[in-house]
Amino acid sequence: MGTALFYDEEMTKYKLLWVDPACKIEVPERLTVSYEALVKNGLADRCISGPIREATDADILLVHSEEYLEAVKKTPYMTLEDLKEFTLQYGDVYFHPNIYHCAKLAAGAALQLVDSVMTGTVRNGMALVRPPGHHSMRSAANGFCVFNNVATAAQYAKKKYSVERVLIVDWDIHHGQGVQYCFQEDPSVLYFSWHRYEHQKFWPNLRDSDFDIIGTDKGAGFNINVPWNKVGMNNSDYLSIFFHVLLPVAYEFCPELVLVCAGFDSAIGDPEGEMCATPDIFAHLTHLLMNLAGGKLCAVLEGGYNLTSLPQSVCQTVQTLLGDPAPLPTNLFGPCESALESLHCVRSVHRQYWSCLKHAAELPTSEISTKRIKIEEKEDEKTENEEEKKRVEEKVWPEPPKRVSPLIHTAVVLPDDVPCPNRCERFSTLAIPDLVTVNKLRENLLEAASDSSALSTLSSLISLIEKMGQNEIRNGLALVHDVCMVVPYLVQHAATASNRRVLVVCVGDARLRSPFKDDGKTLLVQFGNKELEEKHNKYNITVCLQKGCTDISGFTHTVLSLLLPLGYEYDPSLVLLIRSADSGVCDSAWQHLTGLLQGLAHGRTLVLMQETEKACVGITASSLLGDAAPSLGQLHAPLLEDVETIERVRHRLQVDWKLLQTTVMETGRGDSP
Ligand code: X5A
Ligand code: ZN
Repeated sequence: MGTALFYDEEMTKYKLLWVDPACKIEVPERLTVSYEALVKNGLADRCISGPIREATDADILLVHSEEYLEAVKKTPYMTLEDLKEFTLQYGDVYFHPNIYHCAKLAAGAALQLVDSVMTGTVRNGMALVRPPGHHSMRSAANGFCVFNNVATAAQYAKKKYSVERVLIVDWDIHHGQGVQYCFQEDPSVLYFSWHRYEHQKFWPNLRDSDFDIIGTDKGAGFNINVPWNKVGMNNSDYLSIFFHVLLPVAYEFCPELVLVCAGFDSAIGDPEGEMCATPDIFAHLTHLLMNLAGGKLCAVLEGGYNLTSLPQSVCQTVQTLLGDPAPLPTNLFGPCESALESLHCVRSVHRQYWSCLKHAAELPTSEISTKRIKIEEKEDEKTENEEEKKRVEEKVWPEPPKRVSPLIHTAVVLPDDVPCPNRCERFSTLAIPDLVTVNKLRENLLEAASDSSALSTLSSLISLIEKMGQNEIRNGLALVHDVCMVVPYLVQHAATASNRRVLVVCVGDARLRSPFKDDGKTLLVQFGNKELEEKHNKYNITVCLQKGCTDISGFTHTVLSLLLPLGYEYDPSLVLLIRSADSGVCDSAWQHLTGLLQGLAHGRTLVLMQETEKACVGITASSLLGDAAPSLGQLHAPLLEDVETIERVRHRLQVDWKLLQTTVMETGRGDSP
């Protein structure tokens, strides 16, 4: 269904006209380098774009006051002196005779993106804009922002398309206080922001940015602030927050539209953020959000000031929106202590509002607020900062690897009487496996091997896995006579072949035969009902839910806060997703699982389903092809027993798997970044 890209060179045509150290980083090149990178990587061409329009007065008044709009309207006619003077009433922003025009285009681009996504012209998209928006308030410019592009887009979507729930994810490294103020009483807009905070020492130095500011009145619980109290946060820290706060809450909220305040000053090398997350993390952040709201995701550029990391991050985001396989997640060692402290605080203050967090630990006893420090800027501290910024900007990191899509997206191995789903390719190998393999098959599968069709299915699957490893085929789907028999064999084969690590996810009570060794070459995670024996060895994990996989809420919660962290930390080179007979999982939950798992292993997922499951070949293929999963509906509270089970398993495993941690404990990484 396509990805939109809204951009207009006109938005590069304003700049800082006087000396202001606070604003000198906000340069036109931010946009030109980003767009050029999209062109150079062949991504711009793959997007759907068109001319962009200016936001109208009525659009701008959805968020801003008439007085403010009228004031900004005068800026194109001001002299340099007037502009300077006008600028002085706001914080960390500058005006230029052309900025009003650009600000209308920036907001207009965001609105057009919403139109394209809401009308179904495209599935998702990005608006590359300047000036950014998330700091601007009802009657004030702030932080390089003139009009609040994303807040306006959210109001517009509510009004024009009667959207009832909008999720705004603000991954920019600054707090979008403008967005927070706009929606703090509004339960129809869930605003999530993480931001450099350092106990209020970092700009904009607001008490309002702390974790305990959760929204007011009806909006209580719909404002989620994650303060970073140290610099140097990395990929693990970001993903931890997604797995243990944002995703569970977002799935429970069930947005009809997702807007992203896509600032990339949260990436490595940025002089403002001073964080260490690499540009490829944005592929994962994007991917993890892409199945919400039926895939309706609009990313709007905010900050990003390192002219090397910014375009890389933009490309990672757009390429993911286009559906290309994500790069392998890198540098995951578990969150640092300071991140865990923030995570703990955020989860505990939101416990009462979100049932997925009901069992989060209470507020840490060490009174966090005592750590809040008065903001007093000493001169020598400032110079130290300047030097630190330079060091950060001179940082080097490897360029994210090229992401190539295999020629064949989805191959299927199906009995002749099952039609090949649309856009898939039927796969079989005529090549008879070599004698050694045949003998091995026979040894391992005594009974089944007498059946020649089972043998040919198996050799097809082996060859399919090989082709996935060679990047000729991205993913696959097979119906097999007996998953319990096939899986161990394939696992054994895959783990000895080019695949270093295989993640096996089994949905349903299939009693998989050994061999599953504890050597780390496979990680088995099985979701079953309470009859199944619970196991939590490091590499062999069984989660027994009360109603098996039939309870969407418990199932989804397990996927988001247990399976995904495990999968990401394990970093497999192949994912085998098994669906046994009578797994009980509903179609939409299954599709979310299938979609989410494709963030791993370059999207190399092989789905094996018991042949009785042939009714869901179509939906599974659709998810493997990257179609957005249908919405799960607003989730009810997971069963108490299930939440307890999940917590128990998480506790047991968090020593081995650091991405499962949600509170500070002895086994934490320990070092502060
Ligand atoms: C959009 C954005 C940052 C302003 C920083 C001012 N603004 N010190 O990233
Ligand atoms: Zn920013």
